[in-house]
Amino acid sequence: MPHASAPPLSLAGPALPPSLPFVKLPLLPTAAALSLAAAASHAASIGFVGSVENSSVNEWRTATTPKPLDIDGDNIFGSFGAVHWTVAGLNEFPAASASPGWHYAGETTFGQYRNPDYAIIDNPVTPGTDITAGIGAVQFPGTFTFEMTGTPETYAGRTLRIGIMADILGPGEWAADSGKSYSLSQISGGTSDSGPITLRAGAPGNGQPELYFFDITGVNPGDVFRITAFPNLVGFPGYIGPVTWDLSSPIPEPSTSFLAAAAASSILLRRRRP
Ligand SMILES: [Ca+2]
Ligand SMILES: [Ca+2]
Repeated sequence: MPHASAPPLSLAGPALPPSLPFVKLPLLPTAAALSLAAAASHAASIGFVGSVENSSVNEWRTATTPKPLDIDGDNIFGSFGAVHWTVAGLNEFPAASASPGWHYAGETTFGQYRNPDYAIIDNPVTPGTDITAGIGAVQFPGTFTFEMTGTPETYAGRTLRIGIMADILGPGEWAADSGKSYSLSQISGGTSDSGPITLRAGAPGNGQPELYFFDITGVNPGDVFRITAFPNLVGFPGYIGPVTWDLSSPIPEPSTSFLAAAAASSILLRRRRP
């Protein structure tokens, strides 16, 4: 792998054999047709929320570690779904499934890796234990494409928050892991795009992983989104660490709020009368 001055990158070196139990089914035409029809009524909108860089990232599955950016409030990142490359896909379903979660629709990558000197994080499969973080979407750029599954009721009035982990490589690669950025874009059912979000203001890695959060509103089941991990200018590929999905509580329907307010005001009016 070409690079400027750093020692050989372990991204191209020995790696554990990929063992991710992803169900790689082709997208069903019906799913795309349904999502296009739904997009006519309301398209999804993507925005960057912010990032966190502290031990709550390593302890992403530990509920006793506070996580202000966890949109569902259970202090676990990835309550609605999670990827731990080479380890597990949580709440992963076939394309067009009615089960609430996500579907692996594709990846542009040299492979999925989890090397022994990578950052230590919670193991989502066996809570309370640790494991090295894994990486996917390793390319120039790398991409990870996924479809949201479930029913319209799954997403109605809710915000979907996606977290992408960065800075999980070994010490020998921190210096080269600079000038990176991520983007999140919709590729089926809409065209919203966050644009590139710079990681660590362009600084090298330091071994403390970060999570970068993006919100999507107006999600329809069958919508397909893509994370892009851009490479840097010194020949180091893009990559992504674990990915998390969390879903907010539903916002009350306007009609329900109006009726509740109307009922409350009518009670007040009655009380004011003698
Ligand atoms: Ca959560
Ligand atoms: Ca860091």
